[in-house]
Amino acid sequence: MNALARAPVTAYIALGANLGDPQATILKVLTDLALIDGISLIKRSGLYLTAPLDANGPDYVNAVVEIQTILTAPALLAQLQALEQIAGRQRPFRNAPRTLDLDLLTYGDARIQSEALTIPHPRMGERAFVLVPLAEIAPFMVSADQLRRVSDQLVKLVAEC
Ligand code: PH2
Ligand code: MG
Ligand code: MG
Repeated sequence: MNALARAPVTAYIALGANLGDPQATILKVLTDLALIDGISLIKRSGLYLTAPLDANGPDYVNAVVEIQTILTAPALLAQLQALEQIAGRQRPFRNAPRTLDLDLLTYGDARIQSEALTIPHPRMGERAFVLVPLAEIAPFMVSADQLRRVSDQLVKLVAEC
């Protein structure tokens, strides 16, 4: 399968971690992402401490990045999953605490529904831990109404970008 898209595409990725040293993991993966062939890091949000949503365990550190990429969406997903593996990600059950979660939120204006990938991410609009950092770096992607609907979810900026 061809791993290269024709022209650079802007994509947004949500980062999350709540096991190990989440802040160190997120900072390291920001560096690692930028080193991948075919990915340029354009913007990164600050780091947010967030209460687990529909999940148990320690608080999360969450962030969102904007990239430009010439990789296709499946090739980009494969790179994100490889970074999760390197960070020691295990999947004992749904929404289990994790050392690293990298979710592709959007890929250009593509709509993708495959077994491996649903783009845009189906739950991004319900999650303050995605919408607040996304609004920080790409305010046009998030409406005031969306932010109002998730305003009861606790998110706290802990490190500016
Ligand atoms: N990820 C989940 C489920 N719940 N809660 C927070 N605060 N942050 C996350 O990244 C998160 C979550 C599933 O991926
Ligand atoms: Mg996730
Ligand atoms: Mg995920």
